[in-house]
Amino acid sequence: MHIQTPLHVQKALEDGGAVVALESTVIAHGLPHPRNLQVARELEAEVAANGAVPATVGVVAGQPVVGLSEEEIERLGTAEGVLKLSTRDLPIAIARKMDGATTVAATMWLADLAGASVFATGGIGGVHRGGAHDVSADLAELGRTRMLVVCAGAKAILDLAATREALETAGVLVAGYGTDELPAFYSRESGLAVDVRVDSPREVADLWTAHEEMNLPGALLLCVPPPPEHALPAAEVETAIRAALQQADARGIRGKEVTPFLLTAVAERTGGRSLEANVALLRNNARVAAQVAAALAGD
Ligand code: PSU
Ligand code: MN
Repeated sequence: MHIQTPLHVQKALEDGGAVVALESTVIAHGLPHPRNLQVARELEAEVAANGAVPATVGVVAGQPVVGLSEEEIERLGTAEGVLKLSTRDLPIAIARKMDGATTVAATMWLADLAGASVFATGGIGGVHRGGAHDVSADLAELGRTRMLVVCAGAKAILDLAATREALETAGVLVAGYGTDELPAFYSRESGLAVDVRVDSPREVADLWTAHEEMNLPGALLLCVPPPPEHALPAAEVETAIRAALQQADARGIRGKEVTPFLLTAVAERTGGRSLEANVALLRNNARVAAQVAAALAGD
């Protein structure tokens, strides 16, 4: 299967230029419409303003695309029945010529096939709470696909300590950007340590170059705390998360519906402040990713 890339993205990839891949599940399933479309545009603009070419990833009518057009993004962010695709689901959308938004895992897979190596998202999936053995396939993908993934840690709706351990088991190097602590998505602190602290795009670029030189599989996970003016106190979010978890349980929400349901329920319970934090951290991550990609392209 041929991955479709628009000419300007293809050219940047061939020239060793700065390219930042962006995911589409956050657009199709993670944010409310029509804000989702606005955010998708803002993320691309943020990448471009910081010296890199944005390439939002998704599947349109069975065609995997790295570098969706504005119309294609609008389609994935508006249409009913857009699939939520992890890596294992890609064949379904391709064989059946369906539309699909890509999670962190599937975005890594497609971006890697297209030759991109820097990717920005909000929060990665991980180990869910409650010992229900719901573990995001993002973790397995982070362990096997070589990619520099910029995030704000794992989503706070998860069991962060268990997710931290799972990242270690998967062999994923976890770096803190200007911090020694793993950020907790909506909040800046989790009480969990990162493996290494880095304080500039240059330092990140050096780590990534060493990772590549060692021929290591898997991701370098660069964790960027949410901007202080939008970050929420962990204790406050925790109350909202617990209530949302009970609600999900009562309604029998399962499988891939869990994460979108929880994100929406937490937004409702924080009066939209978690949504603002989510948008702010997405933009912040896109900016840092672009700066790192630019530093790498300059090497
Ligand atoms: N980051 C956000 N919002 C999101 C996601 C990430 O700010 O909605 C998505 C990502 O696509 C991630 C997915 O891969 O949530 C995890 O879903 P699950 O827990 O079902 O694996
Ligand atoms: Mn899951």
